[in-house]
Amino acid sequence: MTNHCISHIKDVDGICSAALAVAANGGTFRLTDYDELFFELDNIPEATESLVLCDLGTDATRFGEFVERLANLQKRMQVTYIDHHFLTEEMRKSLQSLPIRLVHDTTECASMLTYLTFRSRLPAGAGYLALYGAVTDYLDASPTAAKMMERFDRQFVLLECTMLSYALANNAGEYPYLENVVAELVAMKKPHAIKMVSELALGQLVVVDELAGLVGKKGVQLGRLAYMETEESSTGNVAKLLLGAFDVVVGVSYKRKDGDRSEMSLRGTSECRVHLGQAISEIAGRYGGNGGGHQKAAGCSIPTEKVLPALEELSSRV
Ligand SMILES: [Mn+2]
Repeated sequence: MTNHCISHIKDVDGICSAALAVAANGGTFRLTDYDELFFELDNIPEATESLVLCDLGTDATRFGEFVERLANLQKRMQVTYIDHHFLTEEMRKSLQSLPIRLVHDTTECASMLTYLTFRSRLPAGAGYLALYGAVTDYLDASPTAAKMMERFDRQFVLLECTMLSYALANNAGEYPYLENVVAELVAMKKPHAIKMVSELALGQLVVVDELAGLVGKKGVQLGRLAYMETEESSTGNVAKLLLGAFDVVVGVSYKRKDGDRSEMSLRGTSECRVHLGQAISEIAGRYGGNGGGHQKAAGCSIPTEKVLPALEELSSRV
């Protein structure tokens, strides 16, 4: 069976999901973001007989097109779709109506779901990858992850996955490096033993420490929300730092990308009154963008000129 995996490029959970899928099934993989997801689905290697799609969802505006693509793909290959992003009941039903293997659970991270799906074919040590994703996606309190963690040295897991997360943030998504990281994780190497991970992680600690001082000066408060434009690759870190600097319930950072689009990261506290992933998916969709995510952590890509109108709208809801 010729396998191909498409997984989320953005974080430890996506990277570890890809590594788990390849460790279990072999074959090729591509890492991508929401913007390029359809491109990747349209450019799967010709010989592929089995596709595993991990940690990537679409917002409501593009969902129909997404389902259509999966429906066409399953005529040529087996399709396994593993994800934990929010789905409405209607969206879930339309995915369930396809002859694909759907593994969807919002209470676990994608790495844990990928681990559980392919468990019987995975080597010893694969559990680490599931836990790396769980910790960095804030889903290590789930019953499965919590139980699993009891059999690991918790601090070892926390240190390894935090190093990996910081290294990825510092690396700014440089593709050949990420490909190498996945290949090393497939071989069950620990992050500390992967080339440049410790150096990049230490560098990122310095960056985040400096950023903490900067966000208070550069950030702007908009009601219960604070935002800031940044050049940093780690937009999630900036969003999180804004929460503390302004004592608000939602922090948003955005970064201009090529063309006229911006990439936005959102982080919320438990006092935020909306599901950030659902809210930004809906708002960004109306402004010609797309995105989604979780209750307290979400992201989107949106035309740069629509950033402020979208933030004003979000601010009135949170
Ligand atoms: Mn995830």
